[in-house]
Amino acid sequence: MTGTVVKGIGGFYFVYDGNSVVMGKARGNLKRNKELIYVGDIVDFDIDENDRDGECVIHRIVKRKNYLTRPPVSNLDILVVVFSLVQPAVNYPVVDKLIAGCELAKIDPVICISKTDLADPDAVSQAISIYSKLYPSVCVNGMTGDGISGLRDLISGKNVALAGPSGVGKSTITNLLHAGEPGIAEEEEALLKAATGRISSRTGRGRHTTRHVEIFPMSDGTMLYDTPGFTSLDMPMIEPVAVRDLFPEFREPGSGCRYSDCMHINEPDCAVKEALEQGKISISRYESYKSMTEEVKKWQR
Ligand SMILES: Nc1nc2c(ncn2[C@@H]2O[C@H](COP(=O)(O)OP(=O)(O)OP(=O)(O)O)[C@@H](O)[C@H]2O)c(=O)[nH]1
Ligand SMILES: [Mg+2]
Ligand SMILES: [Zn+2]
Repeated sequence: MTGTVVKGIGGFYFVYDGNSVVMGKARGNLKRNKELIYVGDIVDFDIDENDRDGECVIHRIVKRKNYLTRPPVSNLDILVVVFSLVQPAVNYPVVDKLIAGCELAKIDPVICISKTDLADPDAVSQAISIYSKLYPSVCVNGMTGDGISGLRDLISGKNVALAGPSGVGKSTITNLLHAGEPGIAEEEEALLKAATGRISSRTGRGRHTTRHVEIFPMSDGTMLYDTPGFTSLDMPMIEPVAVRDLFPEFREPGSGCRYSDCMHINEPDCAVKEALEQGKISISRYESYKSMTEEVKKWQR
């Protein structure tokens, strides 16, 4: 049988076959090959009739379309990059790294500015203007639901994950998008209860803090992934020139640089720096680019 891994906790996986959820483990062959199962993986599994817990055994991971390691998810069409301007304050380098990770993995980013009720409206418009010329961008108020239907239109029918710093409202948005859908959470709860004692419970983090990636399947075919937040992100092991190519706004002006291999940092007659001076490229994006190229230089040592 084939299904999608919608959650993984302490060596147990929840597999959704389009109707119901079964709990299972990885077969020895996967463990021996150190093949890690990601939430979002499509897997082949067997139900072991002799297993009194009715658990399944996952024996193959279908080749992934793509994956990210942070958050650890696979087979995405879209990543919604969620950030607020206040509570918590925006960290543009982190936002831009997450977007660059999408470009690298060939996942379409959607930009979502959350908690718009708490921010100065001018600051929101300014933040949106940085991204709206590059990617589909929306504002969402998790308290009123404003902006949710616009977001729903962008992601309908797709495999889509919400990712971003802790506390920006990812789970709140997930709940709003998923409202009115029949849940599989209860089914999972019962399965977990049956396995009590074998799964260590972790404590010490906030009550509503998301600890595990979880997929919420929706009736229109959308697979909605809620993911744990983070405060920082490391760059992958890529060359500085590869970083340059993750910034789509450099492509067009970059063709006018004197050197065809221009990195747009110290070179003379650089059309990208010209575009930056004319305000056609945003300063915060450019600053993120420079710090990301610096960061990947550590891999070359
Ligand atoms: N004022 C305001 N508060 C919000 C909004 N959205 C969410 N919150 C609150 O912000 C807090 C964090 O929201 P969550 O949805 O748990 O944030 P998260 O991104 O899932 O956080 P992690 O799971 O830790 O990554 C909660 O107390 C929410 O009620 C919003 O639009 N406006
Ligand atoms: Mg959460
Ligand atoms: Zn240049």
